Amino acid sequence: NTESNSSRGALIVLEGLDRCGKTSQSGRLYKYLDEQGHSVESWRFPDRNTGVGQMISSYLANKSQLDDHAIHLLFSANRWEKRSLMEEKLKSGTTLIVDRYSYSGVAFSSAKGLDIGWCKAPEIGLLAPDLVVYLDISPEKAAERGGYGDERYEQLEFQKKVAGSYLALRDSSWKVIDATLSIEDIEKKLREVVLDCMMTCHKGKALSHLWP
Ligand code: 2DT
Repeated sequence: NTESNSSRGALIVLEGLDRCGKTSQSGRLYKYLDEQGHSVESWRFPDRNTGVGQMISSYLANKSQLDDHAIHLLFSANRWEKRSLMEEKLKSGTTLIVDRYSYSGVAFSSAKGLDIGWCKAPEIGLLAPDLVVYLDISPEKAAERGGYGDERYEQLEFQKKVAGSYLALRDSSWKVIDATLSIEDIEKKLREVVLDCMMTCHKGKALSHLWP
């Protein structure tokens, strides 16, 4: 390998239903890796700070209506607008912990009934994660966790459909962690799979593209 990417960062994606604990686990993981002296950043999609992200945010808050296909493409565009920065960061050795990615895009839109192949198409060519961690919880258990917020998708019936879509998307490379374990146990399991993945990337695993 002649390129100097032998010490690149890892692209780590956390996925799961609303209220599975993704966001707090990504925060804890970030803090841990940072304290260990790793170069690491915490990202999330949708990134609501961009122009596209503001349109998404208004849609999620039910302040605007959009055709299901149109919002799907906006979510995808929101990843495309961050793609080059993502590649730059990874190549310069920064590990990215990303809260939701293309899998959320496909799972949520196909839960509305959109064709899964159509949903996957605009994601082709985005960077493929080195690790996808799925925090596994049943929609019923998730709903018991202090209730959902007011955003568009935060309803039990819809979350059940999303759970089904995630199940169809999962493959053997995903690491599934039981999201009903204690916060500390989840954190421990997460650290293990993440450190292992970072090591593989450090040793020279090449970056690849969706869909592998
Ligand atoms: P947060 O609650 O995590 O901010 O997510 N979603 C997300 C999609 O429908 N498509 C996507 O591509 C992504 C990344 C999941 C906001 C909601 O947006 C959904 C929940």
